[in-house]
Amino acid sequence: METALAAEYRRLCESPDTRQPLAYLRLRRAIRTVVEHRDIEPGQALPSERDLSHALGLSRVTVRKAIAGLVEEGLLTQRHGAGTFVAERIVKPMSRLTSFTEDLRARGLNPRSEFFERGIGEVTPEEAMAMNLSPGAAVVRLHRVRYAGDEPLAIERSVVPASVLPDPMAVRDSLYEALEQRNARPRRALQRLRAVSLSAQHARLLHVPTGSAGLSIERRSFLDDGRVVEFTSSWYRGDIYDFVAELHTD
Ligand code: 16G
Repeated sequence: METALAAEYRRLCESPDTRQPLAYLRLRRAIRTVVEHRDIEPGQALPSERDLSHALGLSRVTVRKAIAGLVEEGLLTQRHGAGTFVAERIVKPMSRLTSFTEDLRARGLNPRSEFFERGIGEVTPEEAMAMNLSPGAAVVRLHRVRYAGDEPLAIERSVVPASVLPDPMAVRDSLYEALEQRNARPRRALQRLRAVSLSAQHARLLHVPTGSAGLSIERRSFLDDGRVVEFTSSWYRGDIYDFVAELHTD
């Protein structure tokens, strides 16, 4: 039995914090915490459903429900007959509007960025069309390589209206954190994905051979009132990321 997991689960049960009254949500939170703390590493197996239910005094249904949610989120993967593992590739659920920083932290990784550009400029005609801005409007521009520790994972170019975020230096590690501080975290986004072969320049920044598979992603995010808050072009490494969407018939 994974003792760190059992200890974390018990801690949550005993904590006066009653925000998580349901056992399956508590277990989900405990699993997330041990993965974040790397008590169970990517690629390692979780204890079996039977062992977990026995050790924690929970029903198999509860354990299954907790795990199913984390499989859907991409934190865990299940291999038929082999069990449940902490995902090795970074699985990015496409149904939730999360940031790079949040995605990595949720996997116990250390997100950081190297900035090539972090300043104010004038919107280009193409950006003005995409963002519904008037010609000449001021925008914040960010050009970053995004890392997990020392490993480069993605390149991103973001444009944000200066009316929403006047100071580019307010973006330290996370754009979404800076937006959140200004009460301007995006609520909805449109995203387009395209398979690409990484150019020599992008491949060099991402430490992969020229022509490696990549995903070119464009995201336009909106505030509740419909204003566009970001227009970001990203190039993600195809050898590390899985983009996963849940589909319904209706
Ligand atoms: C993600 C988003 C990007 C957003 C960034 C904010 C995709 C494909 N792109 O990388 O649009 O600007 O997160 O991350 O998911 P940050 O808050 O860590 O700067």
